[in-house]
Amino acid sequence: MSNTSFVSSDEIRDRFSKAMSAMYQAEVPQYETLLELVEEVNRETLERDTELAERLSAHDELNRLGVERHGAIRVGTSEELAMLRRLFAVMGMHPVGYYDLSEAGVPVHSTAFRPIDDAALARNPFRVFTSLLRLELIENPTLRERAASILAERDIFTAGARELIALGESQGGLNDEQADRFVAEALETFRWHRNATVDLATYEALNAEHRLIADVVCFRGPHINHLTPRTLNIDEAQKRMPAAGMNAKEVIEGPPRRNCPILLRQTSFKALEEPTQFKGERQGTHTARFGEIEQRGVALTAKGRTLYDRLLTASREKTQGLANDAHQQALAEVFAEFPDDEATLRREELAFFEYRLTGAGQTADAGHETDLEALIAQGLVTARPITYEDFLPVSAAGIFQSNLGGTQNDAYTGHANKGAFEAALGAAVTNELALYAEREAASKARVLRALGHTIAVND
Ligand code: OOG
Ligand code: NI
Repeated sequence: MSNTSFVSSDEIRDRFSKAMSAMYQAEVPQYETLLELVEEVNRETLERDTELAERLSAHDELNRLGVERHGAIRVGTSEELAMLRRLFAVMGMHPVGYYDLSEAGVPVHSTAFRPIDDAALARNPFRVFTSLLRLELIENPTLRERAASILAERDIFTAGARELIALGESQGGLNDEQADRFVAEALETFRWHRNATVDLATYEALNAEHRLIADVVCFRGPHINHLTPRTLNIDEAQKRMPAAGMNAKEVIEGPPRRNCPILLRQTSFKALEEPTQFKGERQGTHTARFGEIEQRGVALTAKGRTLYDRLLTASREKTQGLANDAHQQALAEVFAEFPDDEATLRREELAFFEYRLTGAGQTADAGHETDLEALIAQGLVTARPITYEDFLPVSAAGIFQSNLGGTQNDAYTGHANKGAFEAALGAAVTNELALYAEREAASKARVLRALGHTIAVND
């Protein structure tokens, strides 16, 4: 078979993310309401702010706005995680970043499977935050072994999904018909099953250790637990959630509202109680699935991230227990220290930017000037913020906890183990900061080369 008959991994990801969204809307009708709300807020924001609309369009961000979403799942074993890595690779999604949630009292560690290069991100940036349960952190040996043996019994992948993953790997791609079958088979892994694989007593014992353990262990598969559209105004979306019938999370996670948005802000409607059938004909409920909204800003450098983490920590005491408006107010006061204009973010190397020639730059003679700030001042070069494509562990912990009824177990903290995670995954995770830095450096080199400079910058 020739390569030309393969559909691109971007196309498969696009089909899959749409199929996943349709499935989740059917399973969780409130998610459909959330999508409508976000669509309405985005439309109104773009109508009111034509400058923003033009900028997003020029930056190739408008097209992806409507398909923008991430999801999250939690798996129980290293075999499940390693197979998911292969499944996501078919769709051009690769493990980026390591997140230690034990720090926040949640017994998992995680990565995000996501597209990496610019064209793939622009086409459809669908990502899946994927957590691996850490049974080794459960202290009770009987419970730990019980959980492990329940997990050993299940196969979260269909035979068809396994075959098509192997076929994709051996052929180096999938054709149109195979891609459609792959999407349908892969989707089965993420479907909700209202029949638990255990009896109510087992569920309750695992639930008492940690609600997340019950969620991972007691079902046939790692049901998608939320999907997240991207909004252009999360404050407005948060405000409108109650009127749309949603039980909104108390506060927005992440940085405060700013002129130059940084990183990621998130909120959600809380997980719904769903009827569940346990073995032995017992009825009960399980609370796992919710809907989330995100607003993305510029990616920060290590220096910017250190400042973000310091200010977030400093804000903790001041924001504790406050309702959203007061919380945002207190957060904004602490974050006043974080520069909020693009030029300063760039000059102080707090955030990542992509450099391009302006129209004038394409014809001008820049002489010997190699300083990008000087070239920007001369109107020959522009810099645009690089969107943050990843997650934030403190925010993720806040999302986990708002849906787990605040269960936290300090005994889990201080157990980051990236090595063990990568061993389970069967691959190294890519460092997200290195990806942004490469993108910035490549854009600088391109600009200088186009201006006739032969020396590439390497910072
Ligand atoms: C994942 C929570 C993390 C986010 O957006 O930070 C997450 C989970 O609850 O499984 O999705
Ligand atoms: Ni999320």
